[in-house]
Amino acid sequence: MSSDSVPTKTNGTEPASTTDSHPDDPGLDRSSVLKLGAAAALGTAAAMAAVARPATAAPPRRARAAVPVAVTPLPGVLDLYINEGYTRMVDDSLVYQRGFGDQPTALRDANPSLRIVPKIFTRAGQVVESRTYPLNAALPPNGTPTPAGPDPANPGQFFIRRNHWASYFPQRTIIVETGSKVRLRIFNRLAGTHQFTVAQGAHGRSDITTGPIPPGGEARLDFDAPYAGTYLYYDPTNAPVQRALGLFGSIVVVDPEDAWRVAPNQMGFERQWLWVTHAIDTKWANIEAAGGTVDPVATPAVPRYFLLNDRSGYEALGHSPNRDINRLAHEESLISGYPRQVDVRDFGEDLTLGTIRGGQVVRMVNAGIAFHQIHFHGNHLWTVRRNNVEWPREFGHVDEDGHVVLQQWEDVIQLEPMDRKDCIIPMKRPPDATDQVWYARTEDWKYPMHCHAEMSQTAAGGMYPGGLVAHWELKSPVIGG
Ligand SMILES: [Cu+2]
Repeated sequence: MSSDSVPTKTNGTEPASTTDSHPDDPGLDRSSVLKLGAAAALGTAAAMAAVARPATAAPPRRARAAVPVAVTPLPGVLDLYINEGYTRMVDDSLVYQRGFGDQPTALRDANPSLRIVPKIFTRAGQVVESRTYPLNAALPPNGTPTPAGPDPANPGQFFIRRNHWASYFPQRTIIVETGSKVRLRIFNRLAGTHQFTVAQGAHGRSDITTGPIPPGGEARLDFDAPYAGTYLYYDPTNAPVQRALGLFGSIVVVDPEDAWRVAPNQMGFERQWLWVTHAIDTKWANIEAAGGTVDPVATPAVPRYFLLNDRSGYEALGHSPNRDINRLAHEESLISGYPRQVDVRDFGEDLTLGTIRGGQVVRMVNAGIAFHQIHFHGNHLWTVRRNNVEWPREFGHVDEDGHVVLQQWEDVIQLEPMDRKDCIIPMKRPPDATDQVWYARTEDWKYPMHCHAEMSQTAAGGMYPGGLVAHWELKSPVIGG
């Protein structure tokens, strides 16, 4: 799916739309689909031809399922289709990618379904499609929570609203309420074997997986909601190749009765942001598109595109000519809020002045293959957890990789492949803003986020700043500022 395709269903109350059939869907019923799957698994071209659309009945070059077929959905079950297609990059080139999509689409589809519109598994046993969560919470305008009112003790600063604002989530997100059951059906529509795995998703922190799904096959996967936290789902086949080709997404597990908190007794937040990084190696993509298998040792990864929530460069920054892309960038990625006087190390301060201070949470996920150093100007971030393990407040240590394991202020957050880090951005008056400058402020202050892994700032081998970039905004107290 190209990044300029905009999810049309943003209403938090709409049911899952997996019943939508593809426009080319010839209307096969589920039993035909199962036959098709079985035939493809056996490589029986004749059986496939029997259900292929006449207009496109050219013999498949590989054992790809030739016809997009959506199955009848089951209540409370999310269907994921492993599809392939071509995705538009920030320099307008098309790159072969794979992904877990909402509906079956064919290789040459102009708008292949390679990532899902966010879905929510509720405690009530439903699958709800929604870009925002909590479902009934107010939507922050353009992604920015507006304040409850001025903070009289701190001119130019505000009280925030606690437990009020919904957060927007990017495509590929699955939100799981604690106490719910995750029910998935995964359809492998490709020529190779694939797998769906949730890294460290089981309560003992082991992986949850379908095991290999043969070409044309399907798998059921049911599991209890993981502990509250941030997870990655991905295809571990020939790691990291299939993940780098796009077979990944995020799972955010939330307690619905304490939905503005990362985990019990952990930090509360005004709203949260999910930042998923990804790097694309076009050489790898070309090898796999031609039916080959990447040997990551013989062909070491040399990523050419670097994405944040599936956008790069001026599109990630919301500065593109396309208003829809810009809106999505603001709602999903470009952290924004009004300044507040806060010490975010007091998780969930709620005793003084009846309220109402706190920062915003940034869940950072690296689904890609490059090491990133997520660097912020303006505010430091307080790093709280890595891979859902709380870092200690005192008596930290240095781990076997040389990293300091201790909650701390950081302006550069190391994010290794498969890493998930939960951090708080205080959204506070920058410490070096003098009174004279602060009180004269009449406009939003915008601060860059750029990855300190320098190659990641480019696209197509040199286009700068075409890669993993963003900014965050400290909104002005002046209306229209
Ligand atoms: Cu910098």
